[in-house]
Amino acid sequence: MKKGALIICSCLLTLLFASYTNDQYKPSSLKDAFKNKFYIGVALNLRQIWAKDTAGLAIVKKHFNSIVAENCMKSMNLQPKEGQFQFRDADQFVAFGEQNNMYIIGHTLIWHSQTPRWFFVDEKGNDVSREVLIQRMKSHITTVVSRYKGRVKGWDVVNEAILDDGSYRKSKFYTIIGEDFIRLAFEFAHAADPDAELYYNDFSMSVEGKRNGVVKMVTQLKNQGVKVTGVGMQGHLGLDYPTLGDFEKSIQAFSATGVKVMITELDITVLPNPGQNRGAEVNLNYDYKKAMNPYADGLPKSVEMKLQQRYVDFFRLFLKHQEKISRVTLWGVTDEDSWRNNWPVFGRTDYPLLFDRQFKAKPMVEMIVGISKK
Ligand code: 9MR
Repeated sequence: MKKGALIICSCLLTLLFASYTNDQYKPSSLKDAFKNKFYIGVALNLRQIWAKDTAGLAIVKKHFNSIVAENCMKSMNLQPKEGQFQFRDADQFVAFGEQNNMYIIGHTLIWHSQTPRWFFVDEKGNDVSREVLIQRMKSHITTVVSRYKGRVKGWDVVNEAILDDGSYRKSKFYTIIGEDFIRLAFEFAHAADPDAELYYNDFSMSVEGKRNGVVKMVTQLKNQGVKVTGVGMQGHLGLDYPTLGDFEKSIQAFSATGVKVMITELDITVLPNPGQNRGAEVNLNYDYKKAMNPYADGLPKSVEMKLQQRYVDFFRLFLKHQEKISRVTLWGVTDEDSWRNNWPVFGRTDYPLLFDRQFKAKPMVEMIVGISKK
């Protein structure tokens, strides 16, 4: 009798506890909140990769389940001289990802920028032939992708090859090889690791011309039987551009080509833009003027509220399209880490990310976690 009462009592308690935890359950981190929806990723810099930034790393481990190398896998860093590969940083990055069960992304195999000069020229400094450049591309991609075969799960194979009007960027890859360089890059990557996901990645993806250009290119590649797994929308956004509607149209258009969509380099600048360009052309630069750096001593509440609303609106949009989106990656951990402080004007104070300079989650993190349940 006593034993029976005890069993009933413990059953009741378990039931009570289960219903309490169900109602009260609140995911405590971004990665928990979006589990079963999409990966939540972050770009790591060298201080994080080499465990110097311990406070930043605590955030990475708590909130993120995917990582991408902000710089150390660019060709300039991996193969500064022909045939002389430097894998120290990239090896450490991949090891960190594995130790922490992260979905590891490689960025980026073929990009017009940050490619060492030797890549395109012969010993006299003249442009190499089409055949030589294809061979160099093949050797670079094959060496890098093979090294991390089965470990790096997805590669930004080609980065930023289409302009806002939908035409091809007249990069060295394009002018020497022709538009075929894109197909070749994907084929070389696929041959080196048939299981790896392969992406095309670009900024300003909600601009109509670029949207159409990328859709056309991806469709052509797919028709040629080339494996393209996904399209990465970099997501370097501002407070007033792009519109949610334009961004949504691009998510839908890319998804309709039959690929996964990823938000790959998310940040939202609060600073004034000195020029017309709203993308992320790394070579663009303007002189520093005090008026262009209005929040050096702190962010006014009104602007913070705008930023918060903007992040929440975008995460609502990502949730709405969660079936199409496989990953949302922030381009840096804290505001201090962000490239936005130095582009397109060097030395400003921006607030584009989810964690502040004191390594504290901004209130919007809690809000984003909150909407994930709806
Ligand atoms: O954030 C990166 C910055 O630290 C580098 O100096 C810069 C040049 O390599 O690249 C930045 O990252 C870019 C990314 O690789 C591609 N899309 C645009 C990003 C911002 O410029």
